[in-house]
Amino acid sequence: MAYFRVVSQQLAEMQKLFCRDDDWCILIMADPDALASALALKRLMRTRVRSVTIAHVNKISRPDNLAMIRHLHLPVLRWREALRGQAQRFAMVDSQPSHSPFFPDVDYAILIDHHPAPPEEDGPQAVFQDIRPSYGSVSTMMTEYLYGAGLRPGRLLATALQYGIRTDTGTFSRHCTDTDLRAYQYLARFADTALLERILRSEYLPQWLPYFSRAIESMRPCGRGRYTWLGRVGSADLLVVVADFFLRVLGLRWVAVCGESGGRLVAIFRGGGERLNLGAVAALTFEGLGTGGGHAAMARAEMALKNLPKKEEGGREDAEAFTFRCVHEAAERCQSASRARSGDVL
Ligand SMILES: [Mn+2]
Repeated sequence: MAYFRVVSQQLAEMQKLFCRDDDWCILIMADPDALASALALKRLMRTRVRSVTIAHVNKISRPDNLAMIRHLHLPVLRWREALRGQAQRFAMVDSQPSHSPFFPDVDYAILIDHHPAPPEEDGPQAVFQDIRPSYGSVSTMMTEYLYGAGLRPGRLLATALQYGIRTDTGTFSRHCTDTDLRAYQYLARFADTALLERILRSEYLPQWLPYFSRAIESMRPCGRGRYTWLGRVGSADLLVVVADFFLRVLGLRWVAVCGESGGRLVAIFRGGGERLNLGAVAALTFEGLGTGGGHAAMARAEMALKNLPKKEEGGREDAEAFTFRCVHEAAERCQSASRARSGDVL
């Protein structure tokens, strides 16, 4: 039995499109799977066409994507109209033209994807297309193509493809098949484990570090959990990043990482446990003034700063003191409700 699905027919159809006089542009919405797949397609084309450019239409800001580009020396450009005239042929991997208004309106020669295909009556989106929604990642499909073409992936390409498979399958915890796992194992022969580890651990941008020190300095007990205040942050996502970090600390039952962003007070909850449902805490936090909810172990509450209660002597309450009080009271209410349910005697 062959190691992978036999792709010789598809490969031959695809290779028919390669011509030594053509410059190609591979378009992607950059994420690990798309970046790795584009690199693999470039490898398939390399000796058969004049040039290959990989262009992404989205801004790349996630640290793991930036780490992948840096450590694997991925040659990518941001798409701009000027690139249109520099290529005669266009390809797309891990997306379809309808997925983003930022994809240029060009004739695609190759389309390889694992997202659901549009209805058949809409017609093909490319001269050659291979759309397989059953696959966990396009990186798996590209590994099959490389194998079918008799090309051993180099160290950087193999590492990129492994990272693509890991990311899209949540390290094989969701939507994955035996083929995804087999491709991953096959790539392990060529990949660089230390490099992969380096990329996997690139979770933070250097400009985020001051928020971590603010979080650690401002941390204080809040019932059985901890509360931290980061003040004004550019994006509420930063509160999430910091809150996720504290999940790694043994013995912190739960943490609320709070701050102001875009004119709103935001509280991010992480941790929880059998006795305390953080979704319920978040729902009570800004009760009547904002919104809140989530799961038992991760939740979020927000309210507009303009809803801060007025003080008797005029002006508004201090945002930080108010947020602490709201979180503390909500947690105490949930804690005592759970004690009552479990029959604890106070
Ligand atoms: Mn994908």
